[in-house]
Amino acid sequence: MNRFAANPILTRADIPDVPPHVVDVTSVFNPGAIFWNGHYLLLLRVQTRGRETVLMVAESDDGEDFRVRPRIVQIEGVESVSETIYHVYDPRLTLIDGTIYVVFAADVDGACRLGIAQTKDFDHFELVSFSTEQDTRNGVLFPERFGDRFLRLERPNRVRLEGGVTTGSEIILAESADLQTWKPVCPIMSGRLHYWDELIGSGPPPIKTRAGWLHIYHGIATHFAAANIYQAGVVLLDLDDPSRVLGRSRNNILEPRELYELVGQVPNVVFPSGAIVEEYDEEGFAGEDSLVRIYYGAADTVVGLATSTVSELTAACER
Ligand code: BMA
Repeated sequence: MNRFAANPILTRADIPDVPPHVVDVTSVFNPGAIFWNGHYLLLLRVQTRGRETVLMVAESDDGEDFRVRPRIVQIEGVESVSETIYHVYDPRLTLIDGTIYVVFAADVDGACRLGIAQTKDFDHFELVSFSTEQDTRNGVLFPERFGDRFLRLERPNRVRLEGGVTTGSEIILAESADLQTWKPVCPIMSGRLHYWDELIGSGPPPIKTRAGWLHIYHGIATHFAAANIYQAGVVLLDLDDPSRVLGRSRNNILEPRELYELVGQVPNVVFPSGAIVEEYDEEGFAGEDSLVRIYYGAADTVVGLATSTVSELTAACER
């Protein structure tokens, strides 16, 4: 991936105050991204100095220069959830049949849940579902139905890191007929102990290409004494049966190197969460030479942009 020269594209200085609580915020990171109605849109994870998390919208005409709307996103219906939600974070955006779906993580007592919200105008968001059965994170929806099923990738939390954070080393496929009730189908990939991606989780939603579903994910190397190193990699899944991995990058494709990735609230983190493909063909496949913009959180403090092309990402997936 090539970093945008003017990175980071968003910092705390770009977040307008929304009194009384969202004032002089601490950080902005891990955005969902989508190209919609001629605009590049980001759904930002903004953290206040109370260490509370809110979601805010940023928009741009060129994918590089973003203005942040001075409003906090409210998800209508979230108050009906039976569990106490402490944080709503790391939203991933997928457009299906004219509706934008937001899959978000929500911290509740002792666990993390996946919720889905929907919007048709990026102004009003309403809750579609909230899965209270599993402790899971990093949920991403495929941008189309498979027969009568919706599919999503998710990452069950099973590993407890020093410091109490729960994480995981397996990405699984889950299915649903109605986006409400989700059923695990099977694991699709695991972390590789001793290498760059010992723990893993999905990044942005999968990209449909002629070669398969391109899926950017994050991997964490835990075997360095001082810090967990969050990097990005890519995997290629079979078009018809996305539980089949066709290829996977041996090396990471983006790792913390710049100061804003190495230093911050959580050091040594690049966390890809949004992807926008520049060109699709008439049949809905990403163009082979198309530019891919990846939006990522850096050090849990700022937002970075890095680019590649569909063919470069595909080539990185060793068969
Ligand atoms: C993960 C998630 C991300 C975060 C990352 C690095 O477990 O909580 O939201 O960016 O850790 O702290």
